[in-house]
Amino acid sequence: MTTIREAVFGLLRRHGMTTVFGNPGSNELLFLKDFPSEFRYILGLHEGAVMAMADGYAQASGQSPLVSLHSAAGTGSSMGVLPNTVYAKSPVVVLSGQQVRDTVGQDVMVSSQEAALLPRPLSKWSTEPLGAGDVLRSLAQAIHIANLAPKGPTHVSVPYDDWEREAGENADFTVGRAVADATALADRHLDEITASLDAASHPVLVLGPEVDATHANDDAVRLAERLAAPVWVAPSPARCPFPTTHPLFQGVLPANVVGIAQLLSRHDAVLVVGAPVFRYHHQHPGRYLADGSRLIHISNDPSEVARAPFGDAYLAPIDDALARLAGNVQARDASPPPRSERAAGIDRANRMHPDTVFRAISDLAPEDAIHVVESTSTAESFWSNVAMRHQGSFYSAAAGGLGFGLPAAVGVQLAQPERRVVAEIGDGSANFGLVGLWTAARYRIPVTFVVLRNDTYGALVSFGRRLSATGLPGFELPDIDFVQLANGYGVAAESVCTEARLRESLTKAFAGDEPVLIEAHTYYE
Ligand code: TPP
Repeated sequence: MTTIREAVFGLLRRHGMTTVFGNPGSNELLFLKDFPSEFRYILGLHEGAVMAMADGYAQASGQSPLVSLHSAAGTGSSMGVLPNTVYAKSPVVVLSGQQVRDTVGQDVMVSSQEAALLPRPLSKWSTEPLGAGDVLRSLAQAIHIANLAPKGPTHVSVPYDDWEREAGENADFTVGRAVADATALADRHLDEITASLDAASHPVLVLGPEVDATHANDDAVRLAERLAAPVWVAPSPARCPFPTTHPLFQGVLPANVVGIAQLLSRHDAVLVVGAPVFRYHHQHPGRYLADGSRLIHISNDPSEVARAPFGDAYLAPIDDALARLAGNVQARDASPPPRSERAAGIDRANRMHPDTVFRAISDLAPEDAIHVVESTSTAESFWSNVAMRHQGSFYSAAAGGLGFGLPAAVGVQLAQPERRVVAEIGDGSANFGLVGLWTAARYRIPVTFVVLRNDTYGALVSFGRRLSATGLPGFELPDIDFVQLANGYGVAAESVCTEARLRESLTKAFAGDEPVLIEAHTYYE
C-alpha cells in the first residue's frame, strides 16, 4: 500500500520540491519520518527565519520550496514575514501540522482551531482538507495555485494521523498532472501598445520586480534601447529589473505621488511593466501624472491592474510582453539623458558614511554578486553606489516587513551556490531575523553579512522628521555587539570602523567559503 505521506513525497519530487525549510513539533514528526535521502531539510530556529529563508530560496531559484511549520504557534510565528512573501509573489508552499483529526474539536494541546483561516489574509490560498482522502489533492492544488501567475504563498494544514493512511487508487493521477499557465500577450493588445509607444515623442519605462522574477531583464534592455527611453525602477523595489550600469538607467522612483509625477513630467508615454501603479509610501498628495502624459500598465496580476487609480492596463505575462514589444516598436536614435549625480558622503572619526560601505562592497564583491538588502535609511546610498548587471542580483523585503533580509540571504545563497551573496542589513533589522546566522553556520552557507551599525532606527528618525513628530521615544540602539552575537551562533565576525579595515575584511570574506559577519560602524545624520 502507498501511504499518503509516500504519495505526497512523490508529488513533491514530481515538482522538484526537494528542499524543505522547517521547524518541527510533535504534529510534524509522522510527516518527517523516514525522510527520503534525496530531500534536504533546512532547520531554522524560528519560523519567521524559516519563512524568510524559503522566500529567498523561492525567489532566487524560481522553484517552490516546502515549508513545514508547527500548528498554530509555528504558523503564527511565520506570519510577520508572510506579507513580504505575498508581495514578492513568491511561490512558497506551507504545510502546517495539525493534531489528530478526531481530537481537534476537543481543543487538545497543539491543535489549531481555525487552521485554514489563520494565515488566509497573508496567503494566496489556504485550506485544511475535510478528510484524509483529500490531502494529496489539496497539496497538489496548493502547489499549482502557488505557481500560477500571479504567484504567491499557499498553505495547507494536515492532521498528523492522515500521513499513515492509504493514498487510494487515484493517487498517481494527482501526482502526474501538469498545469500550464497562460503565456502570451494578445496580438491586438501588442499592436495597441506598440502604436502608443511609436506615437510618443518622449517615452519612459518604469520597471518592477516581475521583470526580474520572469527573467525578462535582457528584453527590458532591448526595449529601452529601441525606444531610446530612460528607465526608472518602480518605488520601494524588491528586485532589480534593469542593469544599474546601463546608460539609460535613471534610478529608483520616490514612493510618493508628487515626486513621481515630477520626475515623469516631461514624458508623454509612461510604460509601467511588472509593478503596481504605484506602491506609494509617503503621503505627498497631488495629481498622479502631468497633463499630456499617458500611463500604460502591463502586469500579470489581475488585482494590480484593477486597483490602480490611473492608467490603461493590460493583463499579460511580463516576459512575453517585453520580448514582443522589443521586437515590434520602431527603433529610434537619441542620446541617453544625463543621470543626476549624488555627492559622496564623508566619513567621520571611527564611523563610516553608508556610501563608503556600499562602494567598498561594490568594488570588492564579484561582479555577479547577489545583494539581499534590509537597511532602511540607506536605500538611496545603496542604489547610487552598487553596480548590478545581471538578473537576480537584488532582493529586499517586498512589503517592508523586517526579518526578511538576513535569513532570506541564507535561502538565496542555497538557491544560487555559484554566486556570492552579500547581505547588507541594518543593525535594527538584523535583530528581527538574527537566528538565520545559526542556519548559515550549521549548513556552512557562505553568505557575507554586513551589518550597518548606526546604533539607531534611522528610517524612523527620518520619518519622524517628515511627519514633524517630535518627542518620540526609544529609537536608539546602543550596545548591541554583533560580533559576540554572530560568534554565539557559530559565525566568524569582525568589527570595523574605517574604510581600510572594511576593505580588508571584505577581501578576506570573499576569498573564503564560510559565512562571515562584518559589523561596519556607520552614522546616521
Ligand atoms: N517591525 C517590522 C516587522 N517591520 C517594520 N518595517 C517595522 C517594525 C518598522 N521599521 C521600519 S524601519 C525600522 C523599523 C523598526 C528601523 C530599521 O532600522 P535599521 O535596520 O537599523 O536601519 P536604519 O533605518 O537605521 O538604516
